[in-house]
Amino acid sequence: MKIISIALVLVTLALPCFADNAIEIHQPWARPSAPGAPAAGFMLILNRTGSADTLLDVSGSFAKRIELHQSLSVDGVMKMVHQRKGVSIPAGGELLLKPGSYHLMFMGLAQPFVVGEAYAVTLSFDQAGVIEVLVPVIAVEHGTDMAH
Ligand SMILES: [Cu+2]
Repeated sequence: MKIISIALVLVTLALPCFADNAIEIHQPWARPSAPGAPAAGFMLILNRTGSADTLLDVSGSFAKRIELHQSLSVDGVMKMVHQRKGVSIPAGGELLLKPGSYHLMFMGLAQPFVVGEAYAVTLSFDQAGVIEVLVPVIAVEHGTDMAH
């Protein structure tokens, strides 16, 4: 499992994600997770096309459910809001998924996320269709661990 994961990471790194007039996914990553807990994933999505697009749905065989969340501070309390209608990305714009903001929530994991592994995630866009991205699990220091 681990060897296969590393091989997939290398293949992904060897393929530049540049393409004109397309949706580009950059620097996908996820945090390690505790047993039974959900994991959070992050990435930068660039819309290099001339029209707005919407990230509608996210799926992966390793999780029962993957939701697109936005962390918001409501009266000083961090809350996660499920983006049920997806999140739109303006023409020529970007959507940054990062801690404390938009993120993918991986729920019902088959097994906890461990550093060094990588998981194939399928992103479904309204215009661009389906884009597969490999999300590596990366160690994060203490102190940056905001309420995803
Ligand atoms: Cu969340």
